[in-house]
Amino acid sequence: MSESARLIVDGDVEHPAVFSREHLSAMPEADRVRDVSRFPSGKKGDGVTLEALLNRVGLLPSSRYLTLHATKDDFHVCVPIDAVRAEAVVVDSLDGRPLPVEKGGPFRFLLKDPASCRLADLDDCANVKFLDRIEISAEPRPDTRPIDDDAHAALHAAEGRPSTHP
Ligand SMILES: Nc1nc2c(c(=O)[nH]1)N[C@H]1C(S)=C(S)[C@@H](COP(=O)(O)O)O[C@H]1N2
Ligand SMILES: [Mo]
Repeated sequence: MSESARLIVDGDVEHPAVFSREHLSAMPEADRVRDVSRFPSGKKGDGVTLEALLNRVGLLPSSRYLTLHATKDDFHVCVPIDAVRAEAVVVDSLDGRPLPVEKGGPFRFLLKDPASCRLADLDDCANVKFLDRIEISAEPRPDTRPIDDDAHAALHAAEGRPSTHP
């Protein structure tokens, strides 16, 4: 499974791309983020900056939104690129191995410091697990995050987490 894991970055970009874990983990050290447990979410692993991925595909003047797609469980989060581009990491490894599915792998989006993003919709809920596609667009795309406490409690129960929000 990990051998075939791919992350697509496409949409309103100059050069749509498909990244393998091997490709991501071999990126220059300046693009790598070591030990994401330093950040407030406390999640573990290593990854690559969102900025590095965006620089490789090349944003267009019309590129304003980024949608994080998890096909596995049909979960989708759409946020303005400017709000997250300096804040986000795609976690791809844990202890030098593929990020396990129990940790949201093979690829997981992670906001380094959701609070500093200063946007109400940038919290732990935006840390998309099983990420397989980052779609860039001019207009917002549908976002499937729970919108109220009941919907949230139901999702968290399905995830096997406590129903209270972190
Ligand atoms: N693919 C996917 N990613 C997801 C979710 C989900 O249901 N599916 N839930 C989100 C929500 S609402 C929260 S609060 C966090 C929970 O992360 P955790 O399971 O690592 O604690 O994951 C987010 N990422
Ligand atoms: Mo959440």
